[in-house]
Amino acid sequence: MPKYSIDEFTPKKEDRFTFGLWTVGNRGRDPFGDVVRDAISPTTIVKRLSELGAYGVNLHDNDLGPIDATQAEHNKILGEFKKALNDYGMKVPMTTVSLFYHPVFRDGAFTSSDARIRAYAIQKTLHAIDLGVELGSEIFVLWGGREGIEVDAGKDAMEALKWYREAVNYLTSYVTDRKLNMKFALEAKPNEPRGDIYLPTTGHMLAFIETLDHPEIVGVNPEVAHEHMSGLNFYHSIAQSIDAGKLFHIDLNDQKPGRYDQDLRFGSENIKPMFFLVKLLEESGYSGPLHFDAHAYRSEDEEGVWDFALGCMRSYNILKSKAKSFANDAEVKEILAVLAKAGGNDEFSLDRYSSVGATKLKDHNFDIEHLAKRGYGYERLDQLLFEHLIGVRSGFAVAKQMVAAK
Ligand code: GLT
Ligand code: MN
Ligand code: MN
Repeated sequence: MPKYSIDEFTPKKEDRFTFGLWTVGNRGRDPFGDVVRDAISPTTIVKRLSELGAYGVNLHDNDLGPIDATQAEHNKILGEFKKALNDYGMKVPMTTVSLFYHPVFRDGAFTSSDARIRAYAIQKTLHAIDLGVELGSEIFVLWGGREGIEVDAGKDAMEALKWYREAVNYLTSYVTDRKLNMKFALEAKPNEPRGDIYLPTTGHMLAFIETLDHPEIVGVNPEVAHEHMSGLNFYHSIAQSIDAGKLFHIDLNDQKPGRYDQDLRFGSENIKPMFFLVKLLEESGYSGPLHFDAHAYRSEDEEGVWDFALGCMRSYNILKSKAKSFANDAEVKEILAVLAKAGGNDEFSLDRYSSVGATKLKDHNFDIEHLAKRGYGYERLDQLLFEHLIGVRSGFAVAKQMVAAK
């Protein structure tokens, strides 16, 4: 008996939904308690996610097999994985590297105080890039979870940034030198597992990218939970990333305010912020993968993991449909039209400077007392949004009201 009947929210391959092997494969270990679920093999993950309607899976270099696997073991695991991808029509759009799990990275990878560890981190990443190329990935995520400090006394932040830059430059040079079809997406996080992580927000990443040798192949991979941990508006971070032409990938999940990195099911907590996120992704024409970097609650068994995965995808599609019905609501349109009218800048051509225009602007007499008195209608607009999201004002209800009003 299927959990949900097939409906308009049922995920499909063309929705481009992806999950990390580490997300549905999360076994529920936390700093206070051990694993609660058995490991699920990568081939089972590929099969089950494909059946649920996902487009692909993403992975770290060590998600497929142990870090100390022999070449023969590695080849065997990789062969089985590739067969499953082929059998179930699944892609691997993104590959990444674990520079945080092994104890060797306890003081950082690219920013370790030890030059041998910095070199090992780059070596490990070069191999992971090769693996990604082999699997057809075109995006390589760099999440510097250990690139930070607990005490600043031990490391000069200027020096650490220089090492960080050198490492990314090394990797982008490798990709351009070998003519590999791979772009990098840098993922920010303010803290956890380190006390403070360098380049803590997407905004920091965007500024850092402009200082690199090959900025054209480096973008960002913002994660909902990470920006929310910094107390930021994720929708705004995504708008700035798109504006900069740097939204190469996205990590969708959810997060309660002021807590550790929870990686909750997409849409489970912040419905309104996630509505604006989905609306923006859809309306901007973002065409990259929609990746869920989240995991099931520790309370769940394996069945709960698949409920979690389906829930992430359905919630995205539900918000997508809400974005459409909100945009098509006649009352909403009316309020937005009034705002747009006053928002047009035709009179002063503010979009382009000219000397004549500046003189005209300087001489103009603004009636600021009058302007200060106007209301903006946001209360009504936001209430309409709430009613859409809560389901009492669906497209159907709106149509009925319009008929009644005639
Ligand atoms: C890790 C982290 C994520 C990163 C992944 C990529 S791994 O689970 O919490 O935010 O995106 O390395
Ligand atoms: Mn992430
Ligand atoms: Mn996270």
